[in-house]
Amino acid sequence: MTCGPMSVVTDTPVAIIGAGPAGLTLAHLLKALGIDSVVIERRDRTYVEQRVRAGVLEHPSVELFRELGLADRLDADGLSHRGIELAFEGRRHRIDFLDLVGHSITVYGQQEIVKDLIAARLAAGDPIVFDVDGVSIDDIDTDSPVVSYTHEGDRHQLRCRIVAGCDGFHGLSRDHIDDGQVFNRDYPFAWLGILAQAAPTLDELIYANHERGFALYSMRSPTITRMYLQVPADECIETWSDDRIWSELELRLPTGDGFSFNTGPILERGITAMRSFVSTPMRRGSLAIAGDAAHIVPPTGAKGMNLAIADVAVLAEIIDDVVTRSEAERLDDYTDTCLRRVWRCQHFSWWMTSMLHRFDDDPFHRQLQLSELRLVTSSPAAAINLAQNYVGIALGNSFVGPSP
Ligand code: FAS
Ligand code: PHB
Repeated sequence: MTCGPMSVVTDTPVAIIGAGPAGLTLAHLLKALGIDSVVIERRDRTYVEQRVRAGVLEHPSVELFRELGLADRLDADGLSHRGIELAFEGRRHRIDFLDLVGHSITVYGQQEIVKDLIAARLAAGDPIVFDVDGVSIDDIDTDSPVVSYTHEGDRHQLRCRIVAGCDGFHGLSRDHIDDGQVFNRDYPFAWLGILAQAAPTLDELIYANHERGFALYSMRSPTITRMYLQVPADECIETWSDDRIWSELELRLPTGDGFSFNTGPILERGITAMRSFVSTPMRRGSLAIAGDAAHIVPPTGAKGMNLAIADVAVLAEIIDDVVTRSEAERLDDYTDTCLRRVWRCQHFSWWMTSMLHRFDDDPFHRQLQLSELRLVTSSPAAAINLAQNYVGIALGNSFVGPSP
């Protein structure tokens, strides 16, 4: 560890790298356990709070934020959806989660969650250091790892017991766990997503399988719609004019079955790559990684943000045992406990992606997809399977928790 002349040294039980859903939720969970932490983030607050990403919160995620007392705006502005629709062959089919499994989901933008978590943390006087640079992690194979960073020209060191790498897919933490195994699958397509100033015409999402490719009808509020189109993996957003986007949505969404949607100014647009990725182990020494730093799911199952939250729910309990009760061996449980849910969500996201996207021109493949869709929309058992996975399996449930 090199202490430069201008190094400012801070002792904290936990150094958290990244102020996304994983890092911020972990900070609040630790606070509730009476454990202090410092969160460092390389972007500025405005950027982090306006970044458009996920939009669906599972039931367990909403419950967790309620337990932490962080759900006032979520409960006030979030859109509670009791189900979704699957559309194929021009027809719409509802999957009623509340009837099937007794829970609903909540549509609430990821950036709204991030805003709420940042505001609550800063209001409590707890630290988030934005705009950091030159982050490095040292001594993770000891009980006193160090995270160094530069902020406003000064070099800082966080001397801690645990480093939580919540720095996303492109972060540096995962590279410190170099004796692992990587599982990766890239899909031959991507999602073109838009945010539009257009009032939603439905209070549920529509997932549409169409021979021209997948489409998703989602929303953010009573005035904002969020929609996605499957496009080739190497597609350029510039080739998509507003008119082309609206006419393609019109073709793929089930507008022939009593559904129509409003158009309006497109506020934000982007193309998101589709991949399934898992990096194991999720811990080395006193460094544990969580969320997109450890795994990526295609967004078709709406699991990305929820899996990040589930990881840190496990990690917070383990850190409590390590820091409060000096049970360092608990860190050995982290990876296996998380991976059960990670693979459940990987499977569900891959399954939804496989059932709903156009992979090729193979008519046999298409008939298999249609058969799967007919089963899911007519067999209660198959619908319950989808509903259970979509609304989210309770944190700690034996399906995805420690083996019974
Ligand atoms: P995040 O990436 O959210 O946060 C990591 C944070 O770490 C970032 O703020 C980053 O700036 C910071 N960081 C990185 N390196 C750092 C360093 N060296 N030092 C300090 N800070 C550092 N999921 C869905 O379910 N639906 C969607 O529609 C959807 N859309 C998505 C669109 C995009 C473009 C992306 C990338 C993801 C999308 N996801 C979606 C998945 C998304 O929701 C992620 O799963 C979720 O953001 C994961 O949260 P975190 O693990 O906290 O990582
Ligand atoms: C979204 O609203 O952004 C959204 C919803 C469901 C998904 C993916 C994205 O599966």
